Amino acid sequence: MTLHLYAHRLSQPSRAVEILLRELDMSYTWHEVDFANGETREPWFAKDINALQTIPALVVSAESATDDKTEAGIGESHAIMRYLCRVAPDRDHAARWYPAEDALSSAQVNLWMAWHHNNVRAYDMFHDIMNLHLTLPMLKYELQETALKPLQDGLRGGLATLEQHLEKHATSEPTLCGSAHPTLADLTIACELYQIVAVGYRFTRFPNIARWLDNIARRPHFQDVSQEIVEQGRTIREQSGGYLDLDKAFA
Ligand SMILES: N[C@@H](CCC(=O)N[C@@H](CS)C(=O)NCC(=O)O)C(=O)O
Repeated sequence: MTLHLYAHRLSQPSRAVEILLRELDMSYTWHEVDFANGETREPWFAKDINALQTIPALVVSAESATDDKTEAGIGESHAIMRYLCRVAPDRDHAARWYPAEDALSSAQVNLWMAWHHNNVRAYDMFHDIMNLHLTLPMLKYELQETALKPLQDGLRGGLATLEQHLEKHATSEPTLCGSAHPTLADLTIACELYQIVAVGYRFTRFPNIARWLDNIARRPHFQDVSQEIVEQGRTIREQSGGYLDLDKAFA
């Protein structure tokens, strides 16, 4: 089986999938897709890679003609990650990330993954910050009010829920499902929040989130795959002048 990952390192769900591939020690061929310039909407991508026209997408090629399917494409990061945990050669390690055989434990992971889309990803502000960064200085203050503030306000509710939940598992290495090892739920939400930390947000008012995020972001594969977003965040901070007031938004 050969795995082809279509992704970009400035895309949160792409990073979550790539980090998992590395954590599970699965080799893959990397294909960078210029999603910011509309490449996912080009016919070759929509037809042959992912009809949903988003990254990440995983194309799985069977190695031998005796395999059931010769080629299959999977879209949606959560579906890809659960698939990887089902086919990873190291079964014990994969079960730590996603305990597929344990109905109750996997339900907990599913719960937080489902929650992630409506309560964290829905308020993703990294791309708005990129837009703001690229726009005329005179529009920056106005756009911050109309584009960024509503997302910050929306995310605050999700952060409060997470903080309260993590308080219950307040160990030195907290995880969302209370396990000793992080799961797909931790990975997917941490990738989302880490990219706004990269650009300057601080979770001072949410100390359990800050500790949990530090803990998962410290993993070597997380660090390697996140390098580009960290550099992009630093560039924005250095060039933003005084207009971005991010460190106080969640302080
Ligand atoms: N729910 C999807 C979200 C995927 C997504 O929004 N991908 C963005 C990049 S971060 C994308 O491909 N955007 C291209 C477009 O909308 O044209 C997942 O988890 O995979």
